[in-house]
Amino acid sequence: MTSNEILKQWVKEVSELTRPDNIHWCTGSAEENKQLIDGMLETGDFIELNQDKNPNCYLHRSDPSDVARVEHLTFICTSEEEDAGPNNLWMDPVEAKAKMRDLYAGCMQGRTLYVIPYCMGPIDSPLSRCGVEITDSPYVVVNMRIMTRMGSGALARIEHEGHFIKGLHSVGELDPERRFIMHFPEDLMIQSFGSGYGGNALLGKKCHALRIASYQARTEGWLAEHMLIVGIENPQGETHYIAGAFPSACGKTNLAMLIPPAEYEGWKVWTVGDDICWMQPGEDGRLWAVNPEAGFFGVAPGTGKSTNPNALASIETDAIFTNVGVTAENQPWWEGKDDGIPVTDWHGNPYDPDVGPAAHPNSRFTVSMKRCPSYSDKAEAQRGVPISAIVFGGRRERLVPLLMKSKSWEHGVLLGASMASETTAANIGAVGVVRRDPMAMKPFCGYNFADYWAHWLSFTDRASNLPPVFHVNWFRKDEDGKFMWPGFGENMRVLEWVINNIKGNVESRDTAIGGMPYLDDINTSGLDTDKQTLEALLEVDAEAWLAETEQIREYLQSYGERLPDQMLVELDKVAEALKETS
Ligand code: GTP
Ligand code: SPV
Ligand code: MN
Repeated sequence: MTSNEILKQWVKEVSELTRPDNIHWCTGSAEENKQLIDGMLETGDFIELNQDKNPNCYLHRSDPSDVARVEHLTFICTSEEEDAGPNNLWMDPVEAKAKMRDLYAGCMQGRTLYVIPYCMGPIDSPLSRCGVEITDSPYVVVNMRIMTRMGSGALARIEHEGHFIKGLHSVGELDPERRFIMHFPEDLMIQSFGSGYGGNALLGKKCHALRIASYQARTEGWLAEHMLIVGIENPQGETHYIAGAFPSACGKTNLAMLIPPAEYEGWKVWTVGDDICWMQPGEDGRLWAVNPEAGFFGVAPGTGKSTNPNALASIETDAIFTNVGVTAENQPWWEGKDDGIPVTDWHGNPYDPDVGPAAHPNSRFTVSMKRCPSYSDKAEAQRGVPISAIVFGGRRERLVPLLMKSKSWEHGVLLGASMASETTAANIGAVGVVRRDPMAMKPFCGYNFADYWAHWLSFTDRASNLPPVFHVNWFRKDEDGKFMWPGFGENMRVLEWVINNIKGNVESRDTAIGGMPYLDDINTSGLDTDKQTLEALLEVDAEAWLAETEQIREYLQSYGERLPDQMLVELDKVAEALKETS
């Protein structure tokens, strides 16, 4: 129980509404975790994997209709529709609360209600924020224990601070027709029903640390972003921290733990975070960042020895696998895992490649950050890490170059706002369709994007030493549909240029769309990509960019009067310069 009256009262109200058989206050202890796992092994919610080869690893198969986030069922419920903006689905908060009340009525009968106090960010950091998730899913509890600082320590902080974000979650009947993810930013409250999967159910993650936190960040003068945080240490022992926004399943986890190519002797890469970054100006005028999470909920497919060996090493033990296949040795398997042969697919059926992949394309692993060989001890730093550069990047087959640099902070905001990407399996819906995904926040910004860009622009008044902004694209393809850039560890070559540029060691070449690197300044020693391809990766097709600029204009203007003028001023500058060169 707790000494916090608001929490006590809320748990009482929720239990009267949902009528659980039991109430359990989570402490986060190892014994509690073991009991939950044993219980799930009994009900079949967890399947034991090979405990000799993968100690403490378990498989969870979610309902086949419940395998990703559901943007079409995710709502921002502000009193004014305009405040949610065209980027969000909106529902009137009174209507939404009534709808959810009906769904929650009696929904926990025969189940246990778990109260999960959690802290997003290092437990003793002033940048961290607490919440309490109430759920009827033991799977959620064991995932939240990995993904957040969960249990007694968080409860102590809540009792000390006196406030917390309220998140109510029930798996309901897992009926897609009775599934909603509701956010009430004005009440600092989340209500989720009908899904047990990832961002829909682990409410500390997207619901709290992005949608609600972005809303709070705006009023309080900081940023809550869908970004990885990585530290790059050079052979001289100097570390630069880079924050990078890439849409879901577009390479954040990979970049956060990349292993540099063999040529980079003496360089080290440190992982601070792979999905979410909270940043605020420090006294030195720089942006300081913490990762609010404590674990990775990473995409399994494509994780292999050649792509992400650090992730592979992280998940050898103490990991939860959701919707992957299984080998004859009872080890987890997914497409892109170089060794092992699957015998069972993610449904639990005998694997048949003609029927479908062994692992669902959005299958995931959950594991503590501390298991990662490149885990940074600065991930626990109270004040966070100082950010030297911000990198934006979408998944674009054409047009967008490997690397460019913004001309100013304002132009950097435009670069972020203009981001587009081919959709992935991280959301239920069509895959591979290009859509605008500003700052990789389309599914996660808890308020009107027009106000969000104004907030980003306001940082010129808030911080005197803002990081430069870059834009990258690992996903350009040639005529044959093959990736032109090798990506993964080789992305280090781009990050090295970024760091060299920040330090003033290499210049960029001014073009209409931004600063481009000179090819000679990119370290290509040992790189297996021909010069022609590299040149193509850095080309600026003025005519095609003019067409893109017009699409960006149309998109920005769809935000109407609330769009900050500065955005169109920046866009006009680009368009004018393009007209001069084409
Ligand atoms: P969320 O957890 O959904 O927010 O995603 P994420 O951005 O962390 O995604 P992740 O790093 O797991 O990206 C997975 C996908 O990106 C896989 O399909 C990878 O193969 C692909 N990917 C990552 N880095 C690269 C790269 O440098 N080049 C190419 N071609 N693909 C990449
Ligand atoms: C994403 O989709 O961006 C994720 C996975 O990081 S989930 O937590 O399910 O949102
Ligand atoms: Mn994400």
